[in-house]
Amino acid sequence: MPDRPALLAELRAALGPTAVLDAPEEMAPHLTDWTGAFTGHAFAVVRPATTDEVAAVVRACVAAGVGVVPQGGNTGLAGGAIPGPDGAAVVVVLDRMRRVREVDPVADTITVEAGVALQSVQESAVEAGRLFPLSLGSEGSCTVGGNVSTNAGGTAVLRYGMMRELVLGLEVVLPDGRIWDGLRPLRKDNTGYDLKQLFIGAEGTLGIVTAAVLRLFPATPRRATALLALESVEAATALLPLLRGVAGEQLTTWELISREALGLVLEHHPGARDPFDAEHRWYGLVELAGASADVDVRLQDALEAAAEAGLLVDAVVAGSPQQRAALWVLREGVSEAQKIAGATLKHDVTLPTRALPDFVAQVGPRLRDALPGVRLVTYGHVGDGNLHYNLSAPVGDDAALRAAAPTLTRIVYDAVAGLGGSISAEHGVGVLKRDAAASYKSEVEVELMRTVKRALDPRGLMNPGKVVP
Ligand code: FAD
Ligand code: 2HG
Ligand code: ZN
Repeated sequence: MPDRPALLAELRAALGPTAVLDAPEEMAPHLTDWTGAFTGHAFAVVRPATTDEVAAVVRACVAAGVGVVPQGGNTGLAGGAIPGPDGAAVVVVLDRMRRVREVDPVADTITVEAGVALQSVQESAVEAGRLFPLSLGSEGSCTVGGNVSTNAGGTAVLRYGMMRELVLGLEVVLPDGRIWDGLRPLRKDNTGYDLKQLFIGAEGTLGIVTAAVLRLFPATPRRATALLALESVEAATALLPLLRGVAGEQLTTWELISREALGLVLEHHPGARDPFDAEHRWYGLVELAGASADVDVRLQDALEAAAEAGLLVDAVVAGSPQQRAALWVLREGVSEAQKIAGATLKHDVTLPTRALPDFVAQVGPRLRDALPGVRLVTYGHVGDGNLHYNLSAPVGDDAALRAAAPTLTRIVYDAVAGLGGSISAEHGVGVLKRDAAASYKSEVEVELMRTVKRALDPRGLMNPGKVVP
């Protein structure tokens, strides 16, 4: 067993006494995840303020043979930022590393520390007259380090791509405590392996991201937003090429919401209102963004084309920023509403977009057979082929969902695999999907991942037990 008092003393000497938390009530917020499904134990929770301090923490932990669990805003949905049950790890929270180091208008980049909240990056970009396009419901509290490490997606991926496409350079503390300075703002760099890509989406298993150079884009102050009532998922997928054809690069968001999902928001989100007079089976949230009022014209053109093609049942166009925000609540409010509505089983799946209707048609009846009364809370980033195919317990019967969870998840994942999809689109693997992800990959793929992990972290101390089985 590691010598706990000695390690705590070393950490306090390196970071100062107030940056090392070991009282249960101080550590508690860092030991349970946003969903409440994962709770762990830790030696200590530490809050380094600089890259050198992060490196000192890692060196001390490695010397003591203690695991290191990086944590940003703790909004992750796969249990990746929570330590295991054995208490043999130190949680490293990056929340004191909040400096915007540089905005470079020529390179069109922003360099930020890992603990900066996503919303602060967006605001800094706006101050510089630019846009940082990553957009998530959790943007007020999630951090750049978490976004990089989960390769976060969100509601503007259709136009700008995931975090992987928005990062130009990284600074990382490696599992042996060395610092890799890859903070280059270069668009082109063909000097061998693209190392930064290894750390993006690694969920803290290969090192601790301490800073990143991110790409900026032209500002898009004009937004045209509409909620469409749709007959089917087929209509949503058929509308994608149509919207793209009419709106071109202005098409930023194309999201799907089932009636079940919308109903939960209407029930649990104070102030949420159904903008239609009648109920519809499916809804699509479309947003165009640009620099001029042209976006409104293009949205109208797109809606007319959709109606002519027989793909639209009804539509509501936001006429003001307040109306726009009210439509967005109906989409962004689903996670919170579902959390209130009872036990939840999340499936963050991705499929070839044209297979989404088949998937939904196949899987729903199988799940209802397996658990009568299960609520299918289907929504997500249909423009990216990414569904949050979430389930809620039959009303008042959380135990039934928990008991049936392995069967239900197997039904969903088998169908995803059969249709050529992936069981994690954007939330990552963490512990939640660690074993399942490996079981749907080829042996070669799993072994390659193990090889990378062993090469960088031979002692397996960097976020132990996550991602790689
Ligand atoms: P954490 O939860 O703290 O950590 C996530 C993972 O990254 C863990 O494995 C952790 O160990 C690792 N990590 C964190 N910081 C570092 C670091 N500096 N270095 C190395 N590893 C690190 N996700 C999406 O992709 N799209 C969405 O649309 C979306 N919407 C959401 C809406 C809500 C309401 C909520 C609660 C979550 C949502 N998420 C979404 C999930 C989550 O917000 C993202 O995964 C986010 O990127 C996590 O950032 P974080 O700072 O909270 O990371
Ligand atoms: C979203 O798109 C997020 O709203 C959260 O990825 C999904 O809570 C979820 O399952
Ligand atoms: Zn999502």
